[in-house]
Amino acid sequence: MSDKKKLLRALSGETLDVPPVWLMRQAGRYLPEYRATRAEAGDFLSLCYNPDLAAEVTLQPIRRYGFDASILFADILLLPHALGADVWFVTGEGPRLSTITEASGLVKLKGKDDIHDHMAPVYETVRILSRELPSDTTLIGFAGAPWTVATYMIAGRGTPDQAPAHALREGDPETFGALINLLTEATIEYLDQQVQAGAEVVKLFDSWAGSLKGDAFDRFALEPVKRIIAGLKSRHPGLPVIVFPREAGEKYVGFAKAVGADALAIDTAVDTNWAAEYLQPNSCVQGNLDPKLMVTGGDALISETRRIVEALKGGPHIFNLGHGITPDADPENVHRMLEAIRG
Ligand code: 1CP
Repeated sequence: MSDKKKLLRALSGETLDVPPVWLMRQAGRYLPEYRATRAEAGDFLSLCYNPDLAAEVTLQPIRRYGFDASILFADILLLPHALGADVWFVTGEGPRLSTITEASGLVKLKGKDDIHDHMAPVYETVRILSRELPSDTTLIGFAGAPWTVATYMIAGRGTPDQAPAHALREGDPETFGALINLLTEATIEYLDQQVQAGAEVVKLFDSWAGSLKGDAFDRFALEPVKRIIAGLKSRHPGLPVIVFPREAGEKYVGFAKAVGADALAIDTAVDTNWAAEYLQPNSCVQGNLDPKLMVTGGDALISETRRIVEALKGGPHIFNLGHGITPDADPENVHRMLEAIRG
């Protein structure tokens, strides 16, 4: 038996009898202990920028469930904040940001190397976690992919169809391209510091990748992620990277190889037998239980969990959800899922 951590083994291409498991948004409102710490911190951003409390909420799901990986508690919108955008969260509604609609909005932003004072508490959270996590738990750092982060910076909020970002992309390609470029370069610096502070793996979340089609997908979902990974791996050879071009559909095929990633996270819509045939030969696959089953539970939770493990057991697999666990999930269902995976 190797003494290497299970998540790292799967990421290096090993097929394991029992897949390592963690959940997107595993530190979150479905846990009473999270809600208590969040109340102590005040608002969401104050929690993100308080290293002791951010480390505490990161550790809570590890204590409760013993997941194989822990993901830094932060948010993809901290990077726009560090670059000088206004960012705030409206309770019950979601994030709000100052908007970028033309070149003048871009020149007000800081440079890629000017984010570190702002991000110092996040790096401190990573240092605390790398000291305090159990020795078999892998610490994942993360950032948003440039396209997804840009959609929030352009619209000033979450949007169902990312229309403002598509409008800027088509109407003012120069400003749009400069924003993607700045985010690409700043993300390399940000993740480099997370790794220096102790993150063992990094994940890039491209939640809105699926709204880019054809050539636009290649230019703005694939290329920037490829540049980020190349930048990071030149500084940290062997650093494992997980990518999540959510709802990429047939564009998932070949994506991990094209960007140089070690694992491809798949959303709920992807058929696992198809993933085993077309995606797993190229990289480790992460996913993809429907988060709704964490709410409804029952026999369907157990049978779906077992079905996914079975479908992906012929290659490297990290068990996860197809998207984040929701606030209405039943914490007991997480135990039931783990029992179905680990026996
Ligand atoms: O009320 C609360 O406590 C805030 C809810 C919350 C949480 C727990 C937000 C607001 N962000 C987070 C943490 C978070 N966000 C993590 C921490 C680690 C973990 O997984 O446990 C991560 C990795 C993210 C990533 C993130 N933030 C994404 C990418 C993944 C995804 O879910 O698609 C996105 C799009 C965001 C933006 C964001 N932050 C928060 C919300 C509600 C949103 C989505 C807003 C929208 O699009 O309308």
